[in-house]
Amino acid sequence: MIYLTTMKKKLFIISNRLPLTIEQNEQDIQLRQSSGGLVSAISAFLKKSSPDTFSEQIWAGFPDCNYDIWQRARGAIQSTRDYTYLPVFIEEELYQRYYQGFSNSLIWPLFHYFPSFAEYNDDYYNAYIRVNELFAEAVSQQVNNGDMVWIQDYHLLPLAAMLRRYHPTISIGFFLHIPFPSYELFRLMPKPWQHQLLKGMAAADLIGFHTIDYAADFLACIANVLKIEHDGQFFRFEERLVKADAFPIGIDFDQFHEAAGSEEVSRIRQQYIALKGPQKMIFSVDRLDYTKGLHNRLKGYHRFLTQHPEYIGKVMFVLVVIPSRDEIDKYSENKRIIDEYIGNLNGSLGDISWLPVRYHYNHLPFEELVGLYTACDLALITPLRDGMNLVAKEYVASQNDGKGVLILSEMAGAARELTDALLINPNDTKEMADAIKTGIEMSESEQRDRMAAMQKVVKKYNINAWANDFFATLGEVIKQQGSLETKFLDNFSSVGLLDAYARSSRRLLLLDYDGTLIPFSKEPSEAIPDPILLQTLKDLSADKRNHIYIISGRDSESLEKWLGHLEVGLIAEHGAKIKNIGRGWQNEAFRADEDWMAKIRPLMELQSDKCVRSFIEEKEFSLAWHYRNAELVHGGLMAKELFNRLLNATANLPVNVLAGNKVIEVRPNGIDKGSAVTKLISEQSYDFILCLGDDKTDEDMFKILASVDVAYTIKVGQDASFAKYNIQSPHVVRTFLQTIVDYPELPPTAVKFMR
Ligand code: GDG
Repeated sequence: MIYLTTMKKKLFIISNRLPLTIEQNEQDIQLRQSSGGLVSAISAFLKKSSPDTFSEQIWAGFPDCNYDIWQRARGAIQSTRDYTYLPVFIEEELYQRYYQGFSNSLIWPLFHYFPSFAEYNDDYYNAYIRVNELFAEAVSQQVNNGDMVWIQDYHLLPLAAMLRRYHPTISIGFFLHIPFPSYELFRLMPKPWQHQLLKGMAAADLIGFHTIDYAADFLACIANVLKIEHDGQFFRFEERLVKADAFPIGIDFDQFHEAAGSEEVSRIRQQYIALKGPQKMIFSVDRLDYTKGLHNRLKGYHRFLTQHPEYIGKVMFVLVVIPSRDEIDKYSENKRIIDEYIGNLNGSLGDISWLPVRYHYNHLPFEELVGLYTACDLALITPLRDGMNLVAKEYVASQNDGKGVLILSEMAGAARELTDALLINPNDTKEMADAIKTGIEMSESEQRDRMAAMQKVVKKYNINAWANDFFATLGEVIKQQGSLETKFLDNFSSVGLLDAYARSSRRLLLLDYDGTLIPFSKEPSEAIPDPILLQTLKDLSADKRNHIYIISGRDSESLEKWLGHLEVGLIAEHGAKIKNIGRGWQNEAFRADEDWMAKIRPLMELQSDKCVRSFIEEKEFSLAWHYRNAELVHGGLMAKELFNRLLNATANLPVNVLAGNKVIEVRPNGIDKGSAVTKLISEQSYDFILCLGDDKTDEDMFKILASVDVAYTIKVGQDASFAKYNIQSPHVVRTFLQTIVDYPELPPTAVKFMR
């Protein structure tokens, strides 16, 4: 079932082209379903989706014609549709710069690891942005809040952000059908382009890729370019929770499996079987594209024939190439290379009665395709890089007699799932030649075992499972966003907090310092309290019902220097030292044991040497390694490594290792903010407690106070927490504290004091 929340919504599929081609001559207009992986997959899903699921299914895209022709073709279009079309008209010259230019002369080669083919052209980039804006304008006119939008592929990377500008609350899914490259390739683009493309994608709620490797590469770019942290799947972008995940696209298994048994396909199959006679037949079909590895495939086949001349005259290779993008130089050049290679191979090894390669350069009707899938003995699919590769899955699904061999490049996304294929490196012509021999000679029982395993995979995660999984996950993300948002304490009075404060007579205010009262700064010594903050704290402490404690991981010296003159209590080094209100400092921990610091320090020093802009802070009782200013990804990795080393090194020492906000800290056992708070509330009774903090170390306080009725715990920032509420930033904390100061007096209520 497709995930549905409430009432029926419209579903928008947005792809570069509408899934139809309009062909016109002087007399009439003809329509043809466009070919290509994306169209095959989405059309199959929309056909199968129940009419009750969405109130309307709309496919938006470029119609590949102008407005007049579209109007003339309307009748024919309406009679063939499974969905409503929303044509996005784009002027021809602009379209070429966007499509052949930026999309296929920059993104396509770069994302498929052909950096030397990439053209960096400002004019192409501007056209790409302009066309995405045209898409955003066209869709915005029909979309309503709550509708779902599913953006497809690399032509529309910036579109989600543009749509959000018009409709902030629509649900947006984005799916990339091609690989996402590693950061080292992505960063070859000019920086403003990197930013706009990534921000465009990050504006979706769910970003889907074919494999977890592509998702991981995307997240690495998010971290490196946008400096946004992630947890391996989720990250926050402009206050929204966003998920990046793998959804390996499937096919309509039954369609291929059943077609293989149809009369028409059987008839075509018999023709090919008669043609091949006793020969073994190898088959491949791809769009003309340098990523599909046609040249290497021919070389591998050539090598097989040269290494095993006994097969000359006993095999035939049917190579079908579908015309594609032949206006782009690299494609026409690729075609020339392939044509020449086939000519030479047929000329050198073939003769009048036998041709090693039978080459067909044209589209195929569906039945012809399945006829070939089922007549051949072996499918040879060897892309140099491929997002997924549907042909491999279609070949598997079509084998309704359970036989057949698949040789598949490990550079195709499909290789992650079809592990029972003969997997080869497409650059290794020897491995390919060996695999052809193995495949041709494979026993029927091995063929059946491998094919059964692959069919199980393709059948289970079919096109519907893929789309349903994507939609269900999108629904979950939207739900998660909702539950996080409701925790935000935007209207302080709505939770009765201000009233409770005003009516109470003995209050404990526990305030963390860095990241709570004051934003983080590059150097810890720079986080000096400003006059406004000092005044707010003074005003708060002027009310004798308030017992304020600044509770921090900082050393006592800094706290004393900055805040010592105020009528507040100070708790330093997470509770190792306490200065009660109006009293002097006292130690809560045993004196620092020189021994453990001497053991720990070298480990931190080593990490500081390896990680630029990280540094050690040495306090009276503890040692801390800070990496806030280090490069995001590297800093995170170094921190993990140090954390693990410290855990090992301190196993027999009386200390704790703690990972805080961009800091790893080692401090004596039993010292944490939670213990400090336990002590405070056991010494005095309070009828109102407010506790604010941003860091992992503050969670110890939140946990202790979770069961205390009169306590309001507030996490600064958006992360999940034991605190009851969240508040956006130190800036909002200040407004909040000022609101408390200014709140009018209320008569006390008979509230119980807690002890
Ligand atoms: C992109 C990614 C990813 C092609 N010509 C004819 C025809 N086709 C159909 C095939 C198959 C599809 O087109 C080709 O799909 P691929 O996956 O192999 O490749 P791309 O077009 O490059 O697709 C790719 C895909 O998107 C989906 O996400 O897998 O990695 O590059 O379905 O059957 N079908 C017929 N006649 C043709 O002439 N009947």
